[in-house]
Amino acid sequence: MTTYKLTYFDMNGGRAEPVRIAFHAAGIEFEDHRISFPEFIETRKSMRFHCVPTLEIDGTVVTQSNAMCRHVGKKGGLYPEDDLQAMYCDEALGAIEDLLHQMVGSFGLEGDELKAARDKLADGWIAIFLKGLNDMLERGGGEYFADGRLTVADLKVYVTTQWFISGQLDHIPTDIVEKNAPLLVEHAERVAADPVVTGYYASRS
Ligand SMILES: N[C@@H](CCC(=O)N[C@@H](CS)C(=O)NCC(=O)O)C(=O)O
Repeated sequence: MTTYKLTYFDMNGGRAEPVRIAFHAAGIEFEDHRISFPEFIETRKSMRFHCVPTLEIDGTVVTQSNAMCRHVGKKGGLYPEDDLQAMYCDEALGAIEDLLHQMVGSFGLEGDELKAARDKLADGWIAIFLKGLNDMLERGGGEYFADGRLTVADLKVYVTTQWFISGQLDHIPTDIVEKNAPLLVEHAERVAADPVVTGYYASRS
């Protein structure tokens, strides 16, 4: 039997969360290896791009969360078979990666510097990406990003919108999603209520 070990931070969110949910949807057991930030700092140089998540498949390491989403998503019925729908799914996965890379510049800042960086992001890249994602959702009929059903794109967008809405990010208004991307608010509720997602969280509690 193939063995899977997914290494990421000990949080119910971030880049590994859609992969964890997809593993659950696929009914595949995996080692959910959660590390603390100090452990990450200690071990990151041994990681291919000094980043997490990493996924070991029978001991062979793979990086890049979107590649993991696609691979595990296919096994869990969460990735479109149709080429064009797969492209729509990939577009959303890639857009979230680009947005996360814009966010990273504000990490580690404090005080006025943090506020200035976050204000700029809120009015700039975050607004641009949320509006773009809202357009993409509309293109797909308003409910899902691809295939008219839940895919890994919905999971990755959902995890990210939850992050914005949750108030965890200093200086990012919690109504930022509602203001820029009203369809994404309903989308987050739809995804949160999906049996794939509720089933995953029930399995963890
Ligand atoms: N494109 C990579 C990005 C990975 C990435 O940036 N991971 C973050 C955590 S979510 C990280 O390890 N950051 C450490 C750093 O940049 O110092 C992926 O999608 O897996």
